[in-house]
Amino acid sequence: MTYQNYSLKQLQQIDAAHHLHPFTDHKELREAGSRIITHAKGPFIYDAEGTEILDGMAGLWCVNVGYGRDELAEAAYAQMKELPYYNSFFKCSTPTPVLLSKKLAELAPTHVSQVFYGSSGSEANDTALRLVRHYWALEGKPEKNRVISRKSAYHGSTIAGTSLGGMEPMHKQLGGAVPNIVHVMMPYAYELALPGESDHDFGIRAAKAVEDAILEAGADKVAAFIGEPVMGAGGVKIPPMSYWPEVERICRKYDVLLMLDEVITGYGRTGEWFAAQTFGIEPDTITTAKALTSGYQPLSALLVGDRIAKTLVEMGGEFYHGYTYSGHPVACAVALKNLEIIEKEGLVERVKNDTGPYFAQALQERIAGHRLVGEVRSIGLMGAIEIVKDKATKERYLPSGSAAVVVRDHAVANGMMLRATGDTMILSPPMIWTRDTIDMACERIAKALDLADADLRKR
Ligand code: PXG
Repeated sequence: MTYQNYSLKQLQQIDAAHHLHPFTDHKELREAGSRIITHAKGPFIYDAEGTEILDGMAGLWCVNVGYGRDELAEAAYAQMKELPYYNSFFKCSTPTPVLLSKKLAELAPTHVSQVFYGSSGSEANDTALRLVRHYWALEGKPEKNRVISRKSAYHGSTIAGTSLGGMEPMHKQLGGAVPNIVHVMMPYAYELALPGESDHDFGIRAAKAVEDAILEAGADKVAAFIGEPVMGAGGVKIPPMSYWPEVERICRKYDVLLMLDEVITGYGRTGEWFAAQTFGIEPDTITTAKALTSGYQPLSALLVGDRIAKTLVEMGGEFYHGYTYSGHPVACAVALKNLEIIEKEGLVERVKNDTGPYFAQALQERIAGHRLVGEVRSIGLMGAIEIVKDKATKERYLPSGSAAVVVRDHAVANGMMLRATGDTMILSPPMIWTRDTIDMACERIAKALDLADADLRKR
């Protein structure tokens, strides 16, 4: 059965009849009909009408080596023929997760050398939460089980992921979160810095919120702090450079584990293999997924620091946790090939030394001056554009988030896929983008801003 036997309209009708989408108002979607993406090549995606769109989101923060990589398809095909599946339970293993674990131990910061696999970032965070609590129980401190997170954090959409995350609308639908998780302020200077407060001082103040939460609960009750190095889904919120080292210092002072959620930042997005290296910190767990396979297969890897691993292995006893697809042979084969491509093509170095700085400069020079733009910011190939009504006062258009959607719709109509979250436009392009691709993106975004401005003035 091939989709080519169906017209666009038929596909949309079937989609509306049977398919419940993630994070979607289905009443609204079924009235409009979904955009059906049928194929993709390099940095471009194509919809069922053949429209070419430059993908500024790398799928959903994941297709870092770009689309149409034959080597990845071939790696999956070869592995499927040889061994499509076998489990990693009951004292068994298969070759590809073994070799991928070795590779990840080489790439990860030096104090990290163990890996636990799942199929999604949410699953990996569930593993991380259970693992840190299990760690403290093994250490004879089962009551040291609280986790501190941040408002607007995104850590996935399972019950554990949602509970760890700080998205209020998601919490409201949860009907009871995982207990003992608290949320402190996020390090978002554009909205939260005080008048005259330096970036450095704001970073220290935001970190102090973590210390306050530890002191409020009592350090003997706090297992860990979890955070995305750069908040992604929450709007590419880049902390001041002072923030993470101070959070790390506080965690060490009170013997609280540091959990870093690198589902978006892992494997090169910030210009280092891991953002832990960008910010110079040594987390006890690193959650990764997405770019591990460039989205060609669902796979997550929780990288576990030596402190936790040592206790787990030396104390022994079963850790009652795992998934059918933990260490899936095909997904791991694709990950190995994907990491090989990233290394062979020097994509991490390219983001650090060439495209990352060029992207930052292009956003500053060509987008930041626009009347609708309050701020642009980026780190590596991860960027944000704040949409405002008034640059000076930072006043937003009402209702909240509505102006960004106008910009987004014009962008997509002009061949540029980017995301709107709240009043922020988000960019997370594949690491294969060149300076030319960045130029093309800026041109299309600038045009979308002009068209949106014309619409918004009529309001
Ligand atoms: N942690 C972080 C930091 C993420 O960004 C997850 C965990 C969960 O991963 P899975 O594979 O379970 O989805 C994510 C996922 C968005 C958006 O709108 C972002 C994500 C997922 C869906 C939408 O930006 N990030």
